[in-house]
Amino acid sequence: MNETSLDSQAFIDLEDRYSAHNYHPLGVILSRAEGIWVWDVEGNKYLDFLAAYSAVNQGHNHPRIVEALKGQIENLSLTSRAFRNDRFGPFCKKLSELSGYDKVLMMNTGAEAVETAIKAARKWGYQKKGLAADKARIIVFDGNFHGRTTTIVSFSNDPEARDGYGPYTPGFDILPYGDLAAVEKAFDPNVVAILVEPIQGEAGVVTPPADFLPGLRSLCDQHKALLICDEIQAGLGRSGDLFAHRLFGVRADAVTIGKALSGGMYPVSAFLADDAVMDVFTPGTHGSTYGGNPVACAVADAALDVLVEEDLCKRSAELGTWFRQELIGMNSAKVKEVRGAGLWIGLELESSAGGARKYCEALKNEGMLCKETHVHTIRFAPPLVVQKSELEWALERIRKVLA
Ligand code: IF1
Repeated sequence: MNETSLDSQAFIDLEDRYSAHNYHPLGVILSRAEGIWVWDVEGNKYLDFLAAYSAVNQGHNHPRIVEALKGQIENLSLTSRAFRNDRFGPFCKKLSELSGYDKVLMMNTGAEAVETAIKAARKWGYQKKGLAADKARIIVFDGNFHGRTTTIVSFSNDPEARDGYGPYTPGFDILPYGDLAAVEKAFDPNVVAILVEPIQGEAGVVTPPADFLPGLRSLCDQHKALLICDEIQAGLGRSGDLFAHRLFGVRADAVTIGKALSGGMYPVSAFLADDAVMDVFTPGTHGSTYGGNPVACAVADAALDVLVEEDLCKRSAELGTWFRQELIGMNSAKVKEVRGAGLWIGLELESSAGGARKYCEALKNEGMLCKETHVHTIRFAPPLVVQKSELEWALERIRKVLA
C-alpha cells in the first residue's frame, strides 16, 4: 500500500480497523509540521492551538532540538542504566540548576514521573516520618489528571478515566480543589504528601484561588508533609513561568515535569526533589529501561536551551495576558468564562452554546486545531513561539466562530 495515495478517510478507516478505539480525534490526518503550523494529507494548513497538550511549547520540529536528536541517535541511543554514558550527568546537572532542586530522577512519560513521586512520598513517610507500614496517605483533588496507570486512575474522579479498572490502589484522599478548609480537616499524621496541579489542565485550565497554593504550603510545613506539584502540563513556560506554582509565590518540595521537557520530540519526564526526599531511592529500588537515556538527555538539553534562550516563559506571560484580554473583550454571549495563565486558556462556553466540540470542528474549518475538554470548554494552548500577528489571525477566526 502506497500511503501517499491515501486520502483522509482511508487513513481513518485504517485506524478504525486496526487501532483500539481509545480516542475520538478530530477528522484531520496530519503529515507535516513546522513551528506553529501543521499540514494534513490533503495539503490543508492549520495553526496548532493545542501543541500536543503543551508538549510542543518550543514549536514543532524546532531545528535545535531536531539537530540534537539526529546528532545523538547516530552515536549512542541506549545504554540502559546498567552502564553510564556521557549525556546523563551533564544533563542532570543542567536540569538541577535550572529547576533549583538538588537532584533529578529521569523517566519517560508523565505518568511514570507521577508514579515516581508517589513512591518517593510513601517511602519518605516510612523512612523520615516513621509511619507504620502501608499507612501512608496522599491528598489529591477532584478534577485532577495525573496520568492513566491503574494507581493514578485510582484517585481520579473522572468516570471515563477510572471506571472498570478496579481493584483500586488505596491511600489517596480526594478533596475539593481550592478548598483549604477541607485539606486542613483531612490532615492526620499519616498524610505524607499533597499531590496537586497548580493549575488543572484536563479539568479545563482551572486556576485555584490565589491563597490555595500558599495555604497548601503552610499546611505541609505544619504537618510535615511534602507539597508535590505536577507541572507536566502547566510547567515549562505554559503558564508564563518555569513552574506554574511559582506564580503563587510557593516552592514545592518536589515537582514532576514531562511533555515540553523534550519539545515534543521524544518521551522524556523527570521527578525533581532535594536530597532529603530523593535519597529514599537507593540502587535497585526504582528505575526504567529508557529513563534518562542519551537521546532523552540530548533532546531535553536542547529543549531547555530553547526554553531559556528564546525566553518562552516571558513570551507566554506577556502574549497570554494580552490574548486572554482580547478573548474577554469579544463579549461573546456564548462565552461563560475565560480562564488561564500565560498562553494557556480554558474558554468555557455557556451550556446553551451546545458543547465545545462543534466549535472545535468549526475552528478546524477555519484553519485552527483546538481540543475541547469536559463538554463545554475549549482549550487554547499554542506553541509558545507563536507571534502576536499569528495570535491576531487566530482571534479573527475565534471571533467569527463564536459570534
Ligand atoms: C491522554 C488529558 C491533558 C498531564 C498531567 C500527568 C500527565 C498528563 C498534568 C501524564 C498528561 C495528557 C495525556 C493524554 C492527553 C493529555 C491530557 F486530556 F489526558 F488530561 F493534557 F490534559 N500530569 N496529559 O496533563 O503524562 O503519561 O501522558 O506523558 O492520556 O489522553 P503522560
